[in-house]
Amino acid sequence: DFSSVYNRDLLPAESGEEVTKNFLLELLDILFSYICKSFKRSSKVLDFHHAHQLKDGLDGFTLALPDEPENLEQLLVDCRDTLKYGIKTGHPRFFNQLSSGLDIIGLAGEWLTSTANTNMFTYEVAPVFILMEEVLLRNMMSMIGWPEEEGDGLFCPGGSVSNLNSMLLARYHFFPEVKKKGMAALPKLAILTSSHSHYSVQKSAAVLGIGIDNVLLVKCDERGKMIPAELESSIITAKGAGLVPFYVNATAGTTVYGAFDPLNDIADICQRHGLWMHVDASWGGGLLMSKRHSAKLNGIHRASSVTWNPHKMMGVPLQCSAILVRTKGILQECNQLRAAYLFQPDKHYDISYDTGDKTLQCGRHVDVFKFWLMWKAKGSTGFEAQINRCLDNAEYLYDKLQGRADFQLVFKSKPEHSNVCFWYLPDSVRNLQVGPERNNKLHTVAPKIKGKMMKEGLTMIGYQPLGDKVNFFRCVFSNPATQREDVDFLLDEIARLGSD
Ligand code: ABU
Repeated sequence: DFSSVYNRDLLPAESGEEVTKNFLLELLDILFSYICKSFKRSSKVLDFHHAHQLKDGLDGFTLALPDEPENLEQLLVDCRDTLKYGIKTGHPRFFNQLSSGLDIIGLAGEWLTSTANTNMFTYEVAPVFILMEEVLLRNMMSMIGWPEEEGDGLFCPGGSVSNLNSMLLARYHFFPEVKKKGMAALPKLAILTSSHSHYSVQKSAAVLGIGIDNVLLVKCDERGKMIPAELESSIITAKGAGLVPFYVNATAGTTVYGAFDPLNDIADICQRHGLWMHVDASWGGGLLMSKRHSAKLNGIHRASSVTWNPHKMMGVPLQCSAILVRTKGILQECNQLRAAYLFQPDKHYDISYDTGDKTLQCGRHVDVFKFWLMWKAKGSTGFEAQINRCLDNAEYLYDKLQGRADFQLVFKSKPEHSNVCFWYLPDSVRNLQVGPERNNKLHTVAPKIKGKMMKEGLTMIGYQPLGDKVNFFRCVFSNPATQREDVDFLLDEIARLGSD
């Protein structure tokens, strides 16, 4: 019982060792019970409450902060409640996000990382982690196909920031004067990306002062892949209009359809026009680990930069995203400001390991240890098997959907990644002729089902409209705990919640 024990009794308090150990063991019990529940199919994925209910306080759980310290018993109750009202993203029936799963080794890595509580800016405070980052980046770059003497990179806080970094580097590569003189010294820049690409491309253009209007969205085919001829004609039209295109983003694994842009064709066009080619492989990068699926990224070695998020397809706990750039030295040149209190040139060790001046950030979280530890635990072959299993699940779902009259695929071809997009068709929709009335009705189906699904809490899947397609479900597999019985459950649950 910790009801008369307080924070002040924990280390560094004198003779605080025993109480600290007991408190942490008690917390471990809470976490372990949550971990076990996360993997149990009989437990719920979520216990949904509206924001006002959580804010008002539920069963004594209050978000309000006190002036006076609360005892550790209360803190343990708070920890339990925080998990209770959260979402079990490691549950085998959580299909809502590209990142899911609960890897025990990854979790252990995260615990160690928080215990070490250091910063990635200098070798002097993170010697082992800095070297681990180098090893991981080297392995990832070799999977991309860059030669040993080329390439550099960094782990960033998410794919959007990695993509932002790539655009910053590209602009610096062509217009190094921008670092001192700003955008006023540059011509009117344009960038190109497919209409199915991630919204972070537009966000990066906004942040960098290029402007969303100067992000030219290239048409895709029915499957969501960029059409190379459209890319080339957009470049030519942009030049004719006085714009200066400098950066093309190709996507390897689009967010919704899981499509892979034709990287070699795009690389040819970038080469012809002298443009920087970035590959956003945030979602699809993991497939490079799989001999069966890596050909979907053929041509990635020709990219000037690549984003790859191990926290997605490889199941590394959030967050873990890398920006990889082919030209050595450009990260340092573009971002370095030589803050004298951190990056002293006269240190007694090899200061090339003070990687902090390569980044946009100052403080940088250690995102590498959990990934390194997972790679040790699984080996490359373990990651390969895990990724293959997720893609097998997608094919299984695709096959099941084809055999059911109450579901319709959004596009006919087999999934390339683990995304499967589909509509549920209740009788009232199925019996309508294809046209606006059917579309209007169909648009309301997925949100209604999702609302009911979240209230019941047995599974979770996302939906969205896209282009001319009304709201449809997107199922994604990145959780190694998911099995075929969970896929069957999902379809039956959608039909149960959605039938008229
Ligand atoms: N690009 C962030 C991932 C969004 C998703 O999980 O659907």
